[in-house]
Amino acid sequence: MKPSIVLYKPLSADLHQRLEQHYSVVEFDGINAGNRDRVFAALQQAEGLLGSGGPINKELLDHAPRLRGVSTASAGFDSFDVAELTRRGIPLLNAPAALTDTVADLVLGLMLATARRIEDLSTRVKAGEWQSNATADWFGIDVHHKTLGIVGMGRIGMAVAQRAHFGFDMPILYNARSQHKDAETRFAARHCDLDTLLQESDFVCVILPLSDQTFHLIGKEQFAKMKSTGILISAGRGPVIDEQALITALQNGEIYGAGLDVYEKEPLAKDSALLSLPNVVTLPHVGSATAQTRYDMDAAAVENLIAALSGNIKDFCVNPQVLKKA
Ligand code: 8YV
Repeated sequence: MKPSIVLYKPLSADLHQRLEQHYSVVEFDGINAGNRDRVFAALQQAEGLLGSGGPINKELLDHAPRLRGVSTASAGFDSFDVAELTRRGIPLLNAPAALTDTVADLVLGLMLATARRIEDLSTRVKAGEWQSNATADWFGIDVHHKTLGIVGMGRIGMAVAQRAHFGFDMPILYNARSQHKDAETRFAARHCDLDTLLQESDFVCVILPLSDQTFHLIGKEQFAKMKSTGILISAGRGPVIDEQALITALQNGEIYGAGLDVYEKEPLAKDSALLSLPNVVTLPHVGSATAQTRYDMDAAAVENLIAALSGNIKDFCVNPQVLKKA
């Protein structure tokens, strides 16, 4: 008999088939109040769990006594109780490699859209406001040759640095827990503390995962340190930015604008002040949302689950401590 797994995200037919070669698949469209009890019942037999994000918490894990591997089709794992998974010796695997370039492309898009007011001006043209040559009130600010500060020099940070360095000739500062020799050699990036980065950068690009250490890392004090012509880009996890402090900084002209893909609460509330600020570009958490990349993320998650359940994990284990124990 094939081992049972619970799948809680839709997959393309070929990937579904790949799973079915190995497992008996019990499928759900997400986990929600409506199907919770049925998911919990299916988990009683499940050896594997595959979906995108969580919450995968203690309550759910209590219903999954046979679980041996969890795989998420996402880079982020902030909605998983990693400590609880680790305590139970269950490996969690994520899929960060598949989305790096796609997210980095969008970060550059947000920089351009905010600095050159692409959405704002396009909306004005569509509203029939274009009567004569653009005058100063429609001017934006340059991207090329401006200083880019990257907070969090992981895979995506590196891909953003590459684009900014080679494509836009931007000097690059970065703040990360440790020095990144590769970024320094390839993109002439300079490691600095967060205050220096905030003070010297024209673009402050925050691409950090969410953790107790990164929650509200960028707030009132940090916005006060940024240039009044500075632009904040946020494309990692929303709660890394104190959103109320961001709104205040934008309303008071403490910074020039913000290009956002992620928010403290998603979907963004319809009455959020961010929606009425002209110098804010608001995308609906679509950093990785191209058909190809979402497929690649799913494919990586499928292979990761197969690797986990066959005791063959090579990479992408979020809690590798459990492997040493085995
Ligand atoms: C998507 C992301 O939100 O991978 C992540 O951590 O934030 C995004 O790529 C997610 O994968 C939704 O399917």
